[in-house]
Amino acid sequence: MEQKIKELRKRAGDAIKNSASNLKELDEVRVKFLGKKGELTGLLRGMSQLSAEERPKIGKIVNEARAEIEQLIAEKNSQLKAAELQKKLASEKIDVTLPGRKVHDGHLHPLTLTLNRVKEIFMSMGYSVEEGPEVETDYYNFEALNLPKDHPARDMQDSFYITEEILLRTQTSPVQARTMERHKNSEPIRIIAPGRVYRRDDYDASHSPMFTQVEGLVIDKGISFADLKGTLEDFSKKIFGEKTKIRLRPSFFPFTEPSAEVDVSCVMCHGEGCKVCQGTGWLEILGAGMVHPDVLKMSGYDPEKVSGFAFGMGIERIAMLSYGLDDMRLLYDNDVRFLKQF
Ligand code: 2NM
Repeated sequence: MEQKIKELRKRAGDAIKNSASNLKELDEVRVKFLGKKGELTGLLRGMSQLSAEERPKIGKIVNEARAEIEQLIAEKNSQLKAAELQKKLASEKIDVTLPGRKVHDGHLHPLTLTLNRVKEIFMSMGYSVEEGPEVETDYYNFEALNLPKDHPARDMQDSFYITEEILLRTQTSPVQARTMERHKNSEPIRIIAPGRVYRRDDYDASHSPMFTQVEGLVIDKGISFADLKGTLEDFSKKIFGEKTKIRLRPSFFPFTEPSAEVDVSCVMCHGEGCKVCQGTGWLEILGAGMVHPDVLKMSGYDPEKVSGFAFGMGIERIAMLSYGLDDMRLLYDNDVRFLKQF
């Protein structure tokens, strides 16, 4: 019996020392020798066959063996734990000498840059900026602008209707109509209305069902077509360069009379004729005219006392000409390779 215990002690010692290379294996060794069905427990059970005088002696040796094995396991346990901690620390080490990750500055979108420039130019001429809802009533979007329900000019653009009476605005003119209404009694007005507008349209290199518009409105005593032409010429020179010329062609809008399409000399070839202006030397960028007397009347102004001019332009087109873009979709795709050039 004594011999067996000695031998077991040695095997347990070897197993702890050599074959337990991690905490899990060490626990397996503990169960093998000290567990309920373990070898040492087995030996203790065998003690019932011993004589009365041998029993305490062997009992003592078994207990000593148990204490020693427990001690060895505890030591190995702390060794393994320390090693594992060391390994974890090594694998999670932070190299503080590595260079930091670069933080890239954001910047404004080319469309926003263009819109800001247009706003700046008109603000420098004394205009203030007015905004209004993108979801409009049929009244402000059409009727207040001299487009009654059966007016054929409503067919020029298909609209996004929400109900019979509510739609996404097709131009920012409802902002002008609202402003005129607020300023009743012939107070002078000098505003621009920038914002998104919506028309049922294809989506291709030069069309989008949503685009950005800036419209302008000036009302005062004695405002003439010459004031309109001078203003647009001044604006065109400021946005496209001092050499820019403008040309007005007669046109029709229901809310202005007379009306004109406004061309600027080509920003690429300066009038020589090129691909961008399709050989004409001119680019169409604006619509404009003298505010129709009925529009003034409807919003509370007396056309006998005051007159006004109005104009409208698409900011995408101005941005495309300013930056030499040949596809409007570049402005909406949000491709970082494109955007980071601005
Ligand atoms: C354009 C062209 C011509 C315009 C007219 C008005 C208002 F409200 F005064 F009647 N706002 N904007 C106007 C005139 C807009 O866009 C091509």
